[in-house]
Amino acid sequence: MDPQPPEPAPDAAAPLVIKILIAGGFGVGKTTLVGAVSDIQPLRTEARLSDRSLGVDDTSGVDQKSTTTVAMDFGRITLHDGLVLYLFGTPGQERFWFMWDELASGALGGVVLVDTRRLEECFPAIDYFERRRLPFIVAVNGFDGAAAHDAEKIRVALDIAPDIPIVQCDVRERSSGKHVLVTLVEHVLTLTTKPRRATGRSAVLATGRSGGCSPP
Ligand SMILES: Nc1nc2c(ncn2[C@@H]2O[C@H](COP(=O)(O)OP(=O)(O)OP(=O)(O)O)[C@@H](O)[C@H]2O)c(=O)[nH]1
Ligand SMILES: [Mg+2]
Repeated sequence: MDPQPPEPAPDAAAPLVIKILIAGGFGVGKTTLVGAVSDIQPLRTEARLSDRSLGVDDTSGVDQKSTTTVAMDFGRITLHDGLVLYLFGTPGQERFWFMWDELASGALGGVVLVDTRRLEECFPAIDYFERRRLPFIVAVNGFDGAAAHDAEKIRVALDIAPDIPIVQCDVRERSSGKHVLVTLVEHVLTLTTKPRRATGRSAVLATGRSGGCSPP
């Protein structure tokens, strides 16, 4: 047999590229976050919320919203030399959830964005990450008019493990969005350097936080 050519040596200068998901319910600010932090012009797939979607799309709590993501958002950010994040924003509406598995393929972890005025909107995203044992953090997007909540109260309400970081943010601010992403990367690194905890799923999880309604 002919000798095989040697494998090329790994390029020490090549950046480490990580794929992460920006998930959460309808209108929590996923597209805004990806756009605020991306170093490149973000890719968006927005469609107008038309009269035809009345009764299908629940826009209560986000009355000013005129468009919704129908497939994905894409952005890219270099956190520091050698670490590049590819950001994939999920569609928030239930009728587009079939996209989630495609977007999650190869992802190292995710951010679950939360609007405390509509906490239940994020239950399917949390269920999705937990079921696939994908590391995630919770980022509370402080919409105007939303009362600030203690992180531990949010943890109890979401029924998530004590080691999952919960951070406050304003997704319109690049620095705030960056802080969210750095927190996720640190969390993923922590998990990779310690043995995985067995997740004790509570009765809430067993029945589905949102009453059995979750992405595939
Ligand atoms: N006041 C305020 N408005 C915000 C904030 N974050 C997002 N918005 C606005 O809220 C709306 C929803 O933001 P999007 O980024 O489209 O939300 P989304 O999660 O991508 O929505 P879907 O893709 O439809 O699920 C937009 O009009 C944003 O400008 C915030 O922190 N404060
Ligand atoms: Mg969106």
